[in-house]
Amino acid sequence: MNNLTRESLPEAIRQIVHQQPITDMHTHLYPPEFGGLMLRGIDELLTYHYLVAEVMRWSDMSIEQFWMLNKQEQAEHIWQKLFLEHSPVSEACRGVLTSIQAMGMDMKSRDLNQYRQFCAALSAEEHINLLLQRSNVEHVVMTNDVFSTEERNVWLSGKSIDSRFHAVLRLDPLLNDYSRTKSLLQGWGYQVEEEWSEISQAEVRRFLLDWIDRMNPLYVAVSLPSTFVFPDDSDRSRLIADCLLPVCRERDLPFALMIGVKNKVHPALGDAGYYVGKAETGALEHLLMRYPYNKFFVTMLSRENQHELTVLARKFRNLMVFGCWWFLNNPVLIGEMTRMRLELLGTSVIPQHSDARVFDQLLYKWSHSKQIISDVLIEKYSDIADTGWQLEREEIERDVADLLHNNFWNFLSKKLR
Ligand code: HDL
Ligand code: ZN
Repeated sequence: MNNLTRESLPEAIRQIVHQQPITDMHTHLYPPEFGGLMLRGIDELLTYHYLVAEVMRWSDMSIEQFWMLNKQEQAEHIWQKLFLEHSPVSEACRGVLTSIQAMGMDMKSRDLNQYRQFCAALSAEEHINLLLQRSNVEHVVMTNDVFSTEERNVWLSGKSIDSRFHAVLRLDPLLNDYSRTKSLLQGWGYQVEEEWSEISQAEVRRFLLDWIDRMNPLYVAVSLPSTFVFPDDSDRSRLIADCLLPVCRERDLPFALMIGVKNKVHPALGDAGYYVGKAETGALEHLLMRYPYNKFFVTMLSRENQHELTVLARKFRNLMVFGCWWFLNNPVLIGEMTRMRLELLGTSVIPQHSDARVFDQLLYKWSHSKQIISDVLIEKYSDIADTGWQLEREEIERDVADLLHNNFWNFLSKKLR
């Protein structure tokens, strides 16, 4: 055993966290086999929807005019307004700078063309390999929307997929817009009827099982509004109770619920137009209590829900809390949430996911989060060292491996019956 002194602790923890490979359990990244869905490079980084929301606060252009620009022009407008005319101190702006720096580029020039040339000189495969290696991300978990024609066609083509990438069956259109999705299912040969009959239920289950067989997903996921209730007299509740939960249980797949979105409060902004709402955790309590043999990954979008969610995980071992999602993925909130989770749950939590859409974002999302996770761990290990508890390097390595990958994989294989 390798004892750590109080003095050597901070440096040792930073090193351990830095060296630990990551399983990124929720991203919107794709390998090159998915063609145009795979995003990389400076223009994609700059037109990330987080920055579209920010640029509109300074821009004298309307959002409609902004969307008329081509990608490069949009990137230039964002660079001009958010980086040159004002200092890029927001987390999303800082992220672009961290990513540029981590690729070893000279920050002094502030010349977008230099960054463009750097990315263009790399093939997609070379670029991805470099980014995965520099960010130390070993496994990338995707978000696979089988209702998107582009994505569906890739799966139907039967292409084999880079083994570092893992599928997730994402079902927002099914659960949040069933009245419209029904006709898609019918068009694909599933005999769902107008009413919620035995036949409709069996056909939705057949649809789910077909896609599970085709994609081999690690889990099934949905993003839900802050008004989510369960059970109630809705298509969504019927689908969850009669199809989703039985299929997930049969195939031993966790169901991931991402709760707290307020649908486009400003639709013209596109992906940047969503807002956040505090949800009731009653629906979750019901699911956890009533379905003890189903496993649930849960993240919530509202800061106000974090304490309840963390306490709920003390009650139910079939709940794994994960990530600091979207508007919570900012240093001040990551610090607060990680501290609270460790204080209430020890290391039985998945502290972060990247939600990256552009490959280069892995560099900043993970380096910023690892820095905060390290700070919190230093504080927590120092506190127990103060009691006279002997800290062993191997034990800290074990804990950090739990946080950054093992808790995810162990939860997938956890047997509840
Ligand atoms: O629903 C989700 O998975 C969200 O993460 C959204 O896609 C959102 O647009 C996002 O990228 N947030 O980080
Ligand atoms: Zn996401």
